[in-house]
Amino acid sequence: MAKRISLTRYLVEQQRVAGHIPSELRLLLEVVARACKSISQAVNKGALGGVLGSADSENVQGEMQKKLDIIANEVLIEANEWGGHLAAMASEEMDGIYVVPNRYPQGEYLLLFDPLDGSSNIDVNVSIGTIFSVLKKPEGDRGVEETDFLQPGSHQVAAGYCVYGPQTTLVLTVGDGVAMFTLDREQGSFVLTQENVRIPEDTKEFAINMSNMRHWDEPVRRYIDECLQGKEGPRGKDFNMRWIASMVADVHRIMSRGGIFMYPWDKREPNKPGKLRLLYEANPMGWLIEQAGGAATNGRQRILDIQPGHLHERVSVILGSKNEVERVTSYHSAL
Ligand code: AHM
Ligand code: MG
Repeated sequence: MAKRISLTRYLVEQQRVAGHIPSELRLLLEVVARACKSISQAVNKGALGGVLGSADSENVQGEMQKKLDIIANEVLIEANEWGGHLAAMASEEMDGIYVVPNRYPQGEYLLLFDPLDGSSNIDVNVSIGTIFSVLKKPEGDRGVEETDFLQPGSHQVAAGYCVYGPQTTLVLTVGDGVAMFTLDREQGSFVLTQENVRIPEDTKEFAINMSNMRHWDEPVRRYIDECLQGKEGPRGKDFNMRWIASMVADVHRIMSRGGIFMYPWDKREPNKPGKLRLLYEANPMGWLIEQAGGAATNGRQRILDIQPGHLHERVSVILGSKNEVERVTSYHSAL
């Protein structure tokens, strides 16, 4: 029988052999994985668990919250606050940062997450997920502050997502490539199912919400228009389109077989740089994609080089197969 490598064993070996993971970070990642298991259980119960539907509340960004958005947020906070590995957390679903209460020891890491990405898909039984990013708290004796979270994505020490689909899959990087783990529900553990994930540099598949086409900027319009022309157009090949409307699921498809994902700036709200959030969506996904050989930009610069100005900052996102991302980015600079 093939050797099964659990997430715990994988992390211990990364710590021991490769020296990539300090023990505190290993603990943090195991706790996040455990929280994802709980969220996966709740998602699976669906209507039977009374978890579907709206929570009748809005988050700081004015978006309606679903019951599962709030449940997933609470699961992540409760799982992570007591272990001594974290100083504070930030979430798409909370206005400000959550500082680890005084009754628990404070660690040196900061955890950021979108507890349940793809909220519009919760009630219709389509894949959704959790996205997370880990930073180190800047050195110093003072207490943790919101500005400590405003670090470029290149400072991340770990990032990952867990997709709750036909399978529950955890995808992780600590800066040494990307590994995928599948949840074995009978054993209750994540098992390594793919190491050294690589995204093909070329693709014939794009993901974008086409209903926004009339609002796009010229470079994105040009790129998609060329794809749509297929074999007869300048690209000389036919393209396929997929749009799940859960970033986590669209990115997972790209991790699995390549492709390009875009949620660009558009004219509907010209003052907003984009829809997706820099700190807990674009940065972790951008780093994972780069670690798998892909690229991630906002059309003008590498996502991971952006200096965040505030916690819930939004950004235009173009990520996936390297050559396609570079092409869209070059169309922006050609303007
Ligand atoms: P959420 O974090 O509130 O779920 O919003 C982010 C989601 C992404 O997962 C997805 O790519 C996008 O919003 C879909 O947006 P749209 O409904 O405009 O297509
Ligand atoms: Mg999201």
